[in-house]
Amino acid sequence: MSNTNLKLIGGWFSPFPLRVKIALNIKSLEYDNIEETLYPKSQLLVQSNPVHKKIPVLLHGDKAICESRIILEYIDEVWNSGPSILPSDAYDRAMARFWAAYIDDKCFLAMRKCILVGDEEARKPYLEEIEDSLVTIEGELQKCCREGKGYFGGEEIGLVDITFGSLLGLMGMIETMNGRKMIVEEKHPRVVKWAERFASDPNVKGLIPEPEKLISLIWLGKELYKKE
Ligand SMILES: N[C@@H](CCC(=O)N[C@@H](CS)C(=O)NCC(=O)O)C(=O)O
Repeated sequence: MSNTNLKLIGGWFSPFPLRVKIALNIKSLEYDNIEETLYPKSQLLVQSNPVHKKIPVLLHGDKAICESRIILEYIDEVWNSGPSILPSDAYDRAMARFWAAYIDDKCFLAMRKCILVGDEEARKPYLEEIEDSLVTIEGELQKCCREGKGYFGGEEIGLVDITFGSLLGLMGMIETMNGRKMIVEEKHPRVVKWAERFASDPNVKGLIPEPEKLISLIWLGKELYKKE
């Protein structure tokens, strides 16, 4: 038990609570981690996130904050004396939000479909969508590097890094399922270097789940998203 009034309802297998853990680490905030299995959903989750009933939820005292990217912004605003997660400049902040939304709307959705569909043939169009988004992300990262930044957000991990980096476990899972790498030096040299750097950052190290462990939970994803 930590002595802070922060609790995270999460699950080791999901990229979304992982984002919150990284943000809490960046701000050096202690919290109690409550592991949710989602099958069945706990009373606490259902009460704390009655609209979506999804993880993560950050409990700050008696307040519940839902949706990973909104939680990241909340953490950044409330504990604003620590390292920043969003840029201070309004335009840069808008751009960070744009890329974070792109990563979730394009890359993550294609990844989720790819994982949940049955066979290799059915995965093909989604693998192509993932590849397209990786090329776009590589282009953006090259631009950041030309501006002298090591991460999307600058010299330190920021919103876009956390949003994209939280997907590395799922990417590893897709690579294992398909027997080939998705993020490759020839096509995405900057993303390769960025991913190594991100995964070994002290605020991230050890948090990205192993592909084999994730593969053992595909049934859960299929249960949760069978109606979609
Ligand atoms: N947009 C949400 C997505 C959260 C999400 O999809 N969480 C999944 C776990 S990977 C979940 O709780 N699913 C339960 C359900 O769909 O019923 C966020 O960014 O927090």
